[in-house]
Amino acid sequence: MHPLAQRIQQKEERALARAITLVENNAPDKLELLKSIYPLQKGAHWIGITGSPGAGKSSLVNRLISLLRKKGMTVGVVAVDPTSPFSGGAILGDRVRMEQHFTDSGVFIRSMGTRGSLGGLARTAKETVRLMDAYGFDVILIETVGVGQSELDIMKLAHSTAVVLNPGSGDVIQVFKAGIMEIADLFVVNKADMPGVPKLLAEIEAMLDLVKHDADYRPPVVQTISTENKGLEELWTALVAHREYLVQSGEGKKRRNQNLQQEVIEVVQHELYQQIWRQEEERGFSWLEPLLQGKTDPYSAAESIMKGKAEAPTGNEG
Ligand SMILES: Nc1nc2c(ncn2[C@@H]2O[C@H](COP(=O)(O)OP(=O)(O)OP(=O)(O)O)[C@@H](O)[C@H]2O)c(=O)[nH]1
Ligand SMILES: [Mg+2]
Repeated sequence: MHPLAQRIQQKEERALARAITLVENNAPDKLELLKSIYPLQKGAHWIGITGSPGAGKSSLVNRLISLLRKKGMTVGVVAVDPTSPFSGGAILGDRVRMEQHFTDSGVFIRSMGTRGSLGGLARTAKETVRLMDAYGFDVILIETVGVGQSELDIMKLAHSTAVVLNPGSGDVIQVFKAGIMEIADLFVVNKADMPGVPKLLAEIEAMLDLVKHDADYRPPVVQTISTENKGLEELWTALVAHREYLVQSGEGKKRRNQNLQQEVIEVVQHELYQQIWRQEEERGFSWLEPLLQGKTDPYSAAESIMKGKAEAPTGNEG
């Protein structure tokens, strides 16, 4: 067993922090750590909170943490911002917004941006969630900014994904276009103290009629005012109900199968990618010069690399 895994099992918070850094930095012993960690996972509820910049995700996460702590649960938070160059808990907004929880040992908050995510942000986020699950948090919240295509992968890793919308924002069209509908398990109308709530609710329902009219699950819509701590209990109830639905309907199992299948292929893809880079670096990119001189084409060059790779273990590479 990886020494950090052992320390995580003993609930050493510093070991968890170090393990996340190790994963972010793509350290050589990363796979060893993840292998040790996998069977230690305890089955936390992984909840995604997503939406446009400024929709109130961090405020909601902050309130949700307080609510869950009152219920006696522990909470891990991964705040992913694909637009931020920062990582390691340095995202200022989150620091400010969740400050009160930073000293609570039942809460662990980690922010990550594009820096230090060599394996891809979605993958690093997922591995971080697995580490937190192994540590033993009851609930893991994953905050992702944006409702664009690139964030979809991050959102897919949650069991339950809440999409946060604001009245008067025109978000619904965005959600519809970006394919967020498929991964939305519930909608949160936050800033419900602002004008335009009935219009937004009507737009969401119209969209659901269109997209989910024959689905066996229709995502519920919850209204919140996170600044006034309103609607949080309803949000939690809806999240718990969704998890129950996942279990009862078999949908959870179906998703799990799909996700695991994809995860394994992604790990292989990443490892091979790195292996090939290293190999070609060592070989000095021998195909580049012929390619520049027009003596070969990129496809033949790629083919020769793939063949070379396959032959490498027998020792007859050129
Ligand atoms: N009026 C009102 N303002 C809110 C509400 N919830 C959040 N806000 C405000 O909206 C702003 C953005 O809130 P955040 O929680 O930082 O939003 P976010 O979605 O995490 O933002 P990013 O992480 O930057 O994308 C802050 O100024 C909040 O005080 C609400 O329910 N009503
Ligand atoms: Mg935020």
